[in-house]
Amino acid sequence: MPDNFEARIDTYTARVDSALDRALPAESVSPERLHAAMRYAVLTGGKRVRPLLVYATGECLQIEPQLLDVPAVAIELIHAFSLVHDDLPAMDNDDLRRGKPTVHKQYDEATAILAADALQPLAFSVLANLENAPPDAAIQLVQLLAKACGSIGMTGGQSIDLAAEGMALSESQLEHMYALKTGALIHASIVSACLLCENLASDDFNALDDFARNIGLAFQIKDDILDVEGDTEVIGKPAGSDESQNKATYPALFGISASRKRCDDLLNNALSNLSRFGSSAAPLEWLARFIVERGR
Ligand code: GRG
Repeated sequence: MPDNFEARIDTYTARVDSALDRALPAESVSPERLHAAMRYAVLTGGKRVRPLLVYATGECLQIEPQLLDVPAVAIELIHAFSLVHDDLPAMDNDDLRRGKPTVHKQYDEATAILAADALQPLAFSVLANLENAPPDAAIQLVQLLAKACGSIGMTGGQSIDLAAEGMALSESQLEHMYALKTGALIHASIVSACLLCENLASDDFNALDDFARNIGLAFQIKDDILDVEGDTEVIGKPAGSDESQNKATYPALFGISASRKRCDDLLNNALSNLSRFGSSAAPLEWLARFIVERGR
């Protein structure tokens, strides 16, 4: 294996793609159209940042990749589910995702809703089938993911986001919404690997927990910056859609240079947690920098 994480990314993305392929029902299985839409939602592109965070945390804690496939797949299924819902006419009403038509454009709205509905229980089923893991790890992963995508996680954040359109939120209100909408699933990616590590010292857990919270917030602020500055071709979704929808975002409320500074501060806060792990945290450092510096 090459000894730097960047060189292993293709191996890890191929690994999670093939595990996702195996977890998803084949298109030939009835109901064929639903299964085709589920596969389209999951397997058509995506950076796989959340699975990469799972594997990178696993490298930091010396956990076997076979064990990490389970949370990596489950978290990516939940992420894909949330993107399908996020794009629906009742939510952000987007036609383009990952450079391709959104699921409701490629199929139809009812099929998109059902495909997302079916991806969520599939994620929990994958977690429930965890084998060769520490005692109670499966149930802890189910609880972690349930909280991260529920009403005090991603769904709650989306609800606050929709209600906040056109409103002047304070920085702490905005960051609370971001921590739920986007941060919760990023945080769960890192914590899921911690749950698979037997005898993890509480100080080490707290450091990774703080790393995860900082990088989760930075991820959404960077997403906002790319929506303002990015190119539709590169970001794979229409640039400028936040502004046209009057979304409460960091750049809209505080300006682009404050957004860049906040991202850099969050990156530095995140990285300050990694020194205790020495060189085994290099993959997490690489991913944190990628999250904040992509598109620069
Ligand atoms: C009921 C769990 C549930 C969800 C419905 C729609 C919704 C509630 C939540 C949406 C949450 C959401 C879409 C947040 C935005 C997060 C974000 C920045 C997504 C883009 O992630 P990338 O850049 O996408 O990792 P790729 O395409 O690379 O996978």
